[in-house]
Amino acid sequence: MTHQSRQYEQLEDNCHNFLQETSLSPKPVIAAWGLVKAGKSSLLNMLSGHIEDEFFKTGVVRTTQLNQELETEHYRLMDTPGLGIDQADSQQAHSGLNNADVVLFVHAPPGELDQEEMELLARVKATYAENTEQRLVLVVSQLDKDQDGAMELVLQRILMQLREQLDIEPRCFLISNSRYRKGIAHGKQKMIGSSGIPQLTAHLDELVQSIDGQLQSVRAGRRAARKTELLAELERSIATVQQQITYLKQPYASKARAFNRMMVKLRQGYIEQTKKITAVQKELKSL
Ligand SMILES: Nc1nc2c(ncn2[C@@H]2O[C@H](COP(=O)(O)OP(=O)(O)OP(=O)(O)O)[C@@H](O)[C@H]2O)c(=O)[nH]1
Ligand SMILES: [Mg+2]
Repeated sequence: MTHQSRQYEQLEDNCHNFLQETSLSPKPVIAAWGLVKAGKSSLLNMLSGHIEDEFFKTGVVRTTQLNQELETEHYRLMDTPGLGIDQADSQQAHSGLNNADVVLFVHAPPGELDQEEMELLARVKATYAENTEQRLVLVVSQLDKDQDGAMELVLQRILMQLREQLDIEPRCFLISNSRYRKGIAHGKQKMIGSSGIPQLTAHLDELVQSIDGQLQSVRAGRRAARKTELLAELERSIATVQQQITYLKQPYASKARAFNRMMVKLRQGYIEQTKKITAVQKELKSL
């Protein structure tokens, strides 16, 4: 399959998905989004109290391949596949973004956001427009691997990247899923507190309360924007296909014209030849 036909297929899928996204949850949808192995599923397990009996599957190899949802008291959590490796997985994750009211963008150190993550965050910004700073929550995981406060520096650099390259200042949280799990298992309040999970939970509770009233209007606005975007994409694709058809027809059209010219010439030649033969025939007969 060519790159272009893959693009058309993708656009067709996007349109079908858009038409099917009608029954959205009445509760705010919080989706975990980010690169493969960022710790998305682990985080959602912690946020939903699935400390030992994981609801969202986790693992050292690429684990989540389909969007998966779990409803809690105040919201609906959505796990999405890690982006950047498999195209079908990424497609799922993108449809997750389209249905999310809040995005938890999960980043795993070492290092700050890479180019691919910046592009994904630009996509989040395109989706949420003026609501981006409210709807996007950045989570840096694996705080337990911190050495000498290096993670705090990473966080500061990430905030600077977001300010300078995307002009946004979302809320950011440093968290550790494993520290939270250990803290719960051993009843250690200090450990729980320093995992960042209770702070993130409190922020999410507050956030979903504050957006409750605007849920439907923001969703409708986003849907209208996506519809316009899809229609423009469809128009562009149709124009490209039409251009290609004209281009492909070109050599056949000129070949057909050349063939016609040749036939006219042949016919003329034949008529003249026939005239000459008839004249010779006449001359012979008259002898
Ligand atoms: N040390 C440490 N390891 C973590 C933390 N969070 C997750 N992990 C580990 O990182 C690995 C990946 O975690 P997942 O939660 O499956 O990551 P994911 O982003 O859902 O991965 P995909 O679905 O495959 O994209 C697992 O082995 C987790 O145990 C954390 O805070 N600290
Ligand atoms: Mg996962």
